Amino acid sequence: MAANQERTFIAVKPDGVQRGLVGEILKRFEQKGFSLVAMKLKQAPKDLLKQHYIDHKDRPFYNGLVEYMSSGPVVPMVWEGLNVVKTGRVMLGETNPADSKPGTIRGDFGIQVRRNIIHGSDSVESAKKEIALWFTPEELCDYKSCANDWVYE
Ligand code: DAT
Ligand code: MG
Repeated sequence: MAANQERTFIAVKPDGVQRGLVGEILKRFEQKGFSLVAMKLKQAPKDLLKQHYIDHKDRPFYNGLVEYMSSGPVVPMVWEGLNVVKTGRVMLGETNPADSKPGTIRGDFGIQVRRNIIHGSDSVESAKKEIALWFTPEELCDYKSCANDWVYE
C-alpha cells in the first residue's frame, strides 16, 4: 500500500449531526487534501457501538457512551491520505474539548467530553478494525482524486 493510501475511520457523533456540523467537518478534511473513500448517515445499533468501543468496556463511562452514540444518527466515513490517522487526530483535538486548542474540531465546537462531536481512529491498526466494522468492502470506493497530483509532490 502506498503511504498516501493510508486510511482512517472518522465519525460525526449524534451531537455533531444535530448541531449541523457535518458540512463543516467534511469541509476541513476535504480542504486539507484528504480523499473521501466512504460515507453514510446511520442510526447505529447498540451492538455495533458496544463493539466499536469494546476497549472501554470496563470504564465507568462505557454505558453512557453507548447511550449517547445511539441517541441519534451518526455519519461514519473513511478518509485516505498520507499520515491521515495521525493528522486526523490532530484535526480533531484532544478527547476533552476543554483541553483542545482553537482550530481543532473539538476545540472550536465542543465544551464537554461527553459531547465531543467526532470520533477518529487512534492508530492504523484500529482504523482497519473500525473500517471493517462500519463498512462492507463494496462501500469503500477505490479511485484516485484528480487533486492528488497537486496535494502531493
Ligand atoms: P477519543 O475519542 O479521543 O479516542 P477515548 O478513546 O479515550 O477518546 O474515549 C472514547 C470516548 O469516550 C471519547 O470520545 C469520549 C468518551 N470519554 C472518554 N473519556 C471519558 C470520560 N472521562 N468521561 C466520559 N466520557 C469519556
Ligand atoms: Mg479512542
